[in-house]
Amino acid sequence: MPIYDALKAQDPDIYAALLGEMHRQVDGVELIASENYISPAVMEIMASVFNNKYSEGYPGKRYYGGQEFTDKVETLAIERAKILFKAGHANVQPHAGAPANVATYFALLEPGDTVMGMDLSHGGHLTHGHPVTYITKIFNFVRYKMKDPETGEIDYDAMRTVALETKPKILLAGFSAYPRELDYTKMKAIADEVGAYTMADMAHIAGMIAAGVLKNPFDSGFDIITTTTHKSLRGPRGGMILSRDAELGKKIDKSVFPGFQGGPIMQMVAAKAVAFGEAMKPEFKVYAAQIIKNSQHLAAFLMKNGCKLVTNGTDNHLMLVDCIQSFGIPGGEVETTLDKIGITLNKNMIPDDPRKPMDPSGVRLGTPAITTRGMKEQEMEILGAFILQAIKHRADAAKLEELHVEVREFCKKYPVPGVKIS
Ligand code: DSN
Repeated sequence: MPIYDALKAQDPDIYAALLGEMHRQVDGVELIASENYISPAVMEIMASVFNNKYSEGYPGKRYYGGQEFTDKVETLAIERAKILFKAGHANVQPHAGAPANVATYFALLEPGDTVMGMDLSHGGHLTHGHPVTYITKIFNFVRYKMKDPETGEIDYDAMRTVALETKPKILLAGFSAYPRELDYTKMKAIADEVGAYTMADMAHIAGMIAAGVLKNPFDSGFDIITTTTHKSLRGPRGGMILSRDAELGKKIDKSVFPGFQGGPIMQMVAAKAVAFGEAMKPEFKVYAAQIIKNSQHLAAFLMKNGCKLVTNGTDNHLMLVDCIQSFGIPGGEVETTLDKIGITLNKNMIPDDPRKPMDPSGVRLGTPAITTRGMKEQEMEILGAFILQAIKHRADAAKLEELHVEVREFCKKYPVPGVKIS
């Protein structure tokens, strides 16, 4: 674990905040579907001298000297990413998922072109064309939805009809709050019919795709996959764009740099390489499979105990609980109640939510982080019981405090990698 002596001596305020956050992570349960814990090796390289280097350009074609080692780590990150995801080309420089998506739009589209993506309240992401984002001033976004939120099946007929009418240049698969698998082959066929590129934003499920426990959109002939590297993939905070072939990859490279970003954040590129190396190991496959087993077990436990889940279950790492139907209270109240006992999740819209985004009807839960801590099916039942108890006794401060103590005690058995507080 890193030694923070210099920080402690120099900046006690930030050191105190760091210590507080370490305690929060170790003593509490992380159910935010997009969060995870990196390994000590990833953490070490993130806090390294690669931070000090400017490296505009790509390996072998940089604008500044001194690139012997930056070239080495970026090349390794690229080669490992290509193997992990069966990609023809990888750009590992995007600073995060949103810039990866925007750089992809600029690589493939002209202003005014149309992108077809999943509706936000049905699980899509802001960068898939929500009106609050600036990209909607430049590109036109149309939506598809689920046919039936009881099953989660996408309305592929409606998708095709709208695609034929609006002629999107990109058909975008991917989500941040959708618990089912997509039919990439069907989407590819619709895209081919209208001459659209196929793009998958697999930020949430990249770890499971790398491990081969969820479908890889490239197997259905997709053109581009974008992702973050810090969610189920368990790497450093950052983004990546994978292309089916080198020709598309050239457009992506030009768009990321110099089109959209400046110097890469080289300590994060190096950390991506380390995390990809970890994801290539057999134990990562076991981990990714367990994420889904845990998610399905937790979903079944909650449903058995009266909770209403959007799509009535899950195929991946996340689930959405309709809190109005389940408990008669909005998602925000569930979020704040669980915060009080050390369980963290986030309020979330449910399909066609009648409530507002800051006060939605649901919550989203996910299992990548707790699976990293070694929790399995039996722990899902313990966690599910904590959640239900807390909501039942939400007006009883003493009972919530009692549960908080129990959660802290429970957490002691599941260490967070690389974090030990003496
Ligand atoms: N903030 C991420 C999530 O929680 O899904 C997406 O950007």
